[in-house]
Amino acid sequence: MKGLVMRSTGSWYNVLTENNTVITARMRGKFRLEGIKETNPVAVGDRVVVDAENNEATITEILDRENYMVRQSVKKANQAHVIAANIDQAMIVATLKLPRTSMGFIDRFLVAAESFRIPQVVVFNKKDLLSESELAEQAELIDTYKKIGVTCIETSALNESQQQVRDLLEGKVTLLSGHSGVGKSTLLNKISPEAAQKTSEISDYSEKGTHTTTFAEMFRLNDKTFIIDTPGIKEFGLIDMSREELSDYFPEMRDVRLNCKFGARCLHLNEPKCAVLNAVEKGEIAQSRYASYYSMVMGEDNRK
Ligand SMILES: Nc1nc2c(ncn2[C@@H]2O[C@H](COP(=O)(O)OP(=O)(O)O)[C@@H](O)[C@H]2O)c(=O)[nH]1
Ligand SMILES: [Mg+2]
Ligand SMILES: [Zn+2]
Repeated sequence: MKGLVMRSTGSWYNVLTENNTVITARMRGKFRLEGIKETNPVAVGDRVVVDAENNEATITEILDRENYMVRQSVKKANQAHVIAANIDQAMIVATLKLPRTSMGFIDRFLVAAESFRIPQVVVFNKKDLLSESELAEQAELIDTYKKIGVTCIETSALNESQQQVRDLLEGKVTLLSGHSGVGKSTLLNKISPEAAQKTSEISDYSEKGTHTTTFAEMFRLNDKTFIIDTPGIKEFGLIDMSREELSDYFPEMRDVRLNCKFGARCLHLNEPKCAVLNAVEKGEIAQSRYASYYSMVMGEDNRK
């Protein structure tokens, strides 16, 4: 029987089966997926085959993944912890105020998703708190992100119905992220009070620090629509990414960099005849995006 992994604790899994029931399963034997050094063999979002003949269900096979997102393993520096697999889009909720989400944080999330070829959505929440000039700042940011293919929504979770978000989620598996306090639960509550209730129980639990390894968890909004909540997971990993490779995952740099004098060796820091630096100077690449690139390539915030 086939199933979808909704929750994982590392030793047992909740699997949504074809019969539309959620069962608890364990793993039999050892699994190794090709090409990834990972600490957990089965992740939320994995499609698996379960053997549920007896009372004790077991996962006997993991089907090929379309994609996945990882973070650095807490225990082993060179290993990846797979946060979730088979993700249709990655959504980050951000706020310019109370709390302010840094552009660096948003950009690291976007780069991580881009590196795994996962489409990205930024929801700018708490619009109601912004002054005229802050609204203008936000509009400019949205313009920057839209130009590089990121879907943007500007909203107030308190005051608006969230039809736009609902439409974006429909029929997809969405990984949801964002700092604590930006309004994820409020937003989700407008869309599915039941799912919001469940996610808040989990994040309250993890924020108390009662368990240090945080796992993602998947919630079903309807038969085809799922949200993966990632409480406590702040850093999405850029595992095994070289400094030269980083600008590949900034869509506005990807084509421009082909014209750098030093070609693929250019890090776009201070090299002569660097096409990326030239584009920043001409305003074709946003300053804020270049600043994020710079701090990532210098490794300034890898350990945050
Ligand atoms: N002014 C304003 N407050 C909001 C908005 N969305 C959420 N909040 C408030 O921000 C706080 C944190 O929201 P919550 O949904 O718990 O954030 P989470 O930690 O991301 O789940 C709560 O007090 C919410 O009422 C919004 O659009 N505008
Ligand atoms: Mg919450
Ligand atoms: Zn360059």
